[in-house]
Amino acid sequence: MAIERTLSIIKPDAVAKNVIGQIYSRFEAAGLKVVAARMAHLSRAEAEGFYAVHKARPFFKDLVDFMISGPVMIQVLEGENAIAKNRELMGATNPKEAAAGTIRADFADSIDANAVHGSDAPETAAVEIAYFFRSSQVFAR
Ligand code: RTP
Ligand code: MG
Repeated sequence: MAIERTLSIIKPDAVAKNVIGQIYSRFEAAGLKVVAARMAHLSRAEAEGFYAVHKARPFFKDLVDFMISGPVMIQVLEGENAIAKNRELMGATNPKEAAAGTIRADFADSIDANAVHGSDAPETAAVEIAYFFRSSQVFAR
């Protein structure tokens, strides 16, 4: 299986709950390495640009309002099958539908405040990583 990189965001709700470390532990236990990381409080323009694919959706304003409601932790994860593996660790978008033991089942409160973001395909992973990190800020490990 290919070594991939994926963009992960610990959203404002999970940062506020002080569970960054618990979420990082899950990445590490699954064999994913943090190869870049920074904390940021996104501007409205940054959040709108990041979620531009959803801009016509009815939930877009709520999504952006939520993403700028507090600081987030942004990281690049690297490992075998990293994109799908991270999505598996995250669980379903709606925490009520997320499998037991997933990050969203354990830490998320609602479909809006759902703890984490993860890229959904190789093409989006590449775009999302470049959105937040220069190549010199991502470290081969
Ligand atoms: P994410 O992009 O944040 O990793 O989440 P995802 O792939 O699981 O879900 P996506 O379809 O990309 O939606 C992005 C975020 O928009 C919010 N959402 N709300 N009310 C709704 O029907 C609805 N659908 C999506 C969620 O917060 C989701 O994480
Ligand atoms: Mg998505």
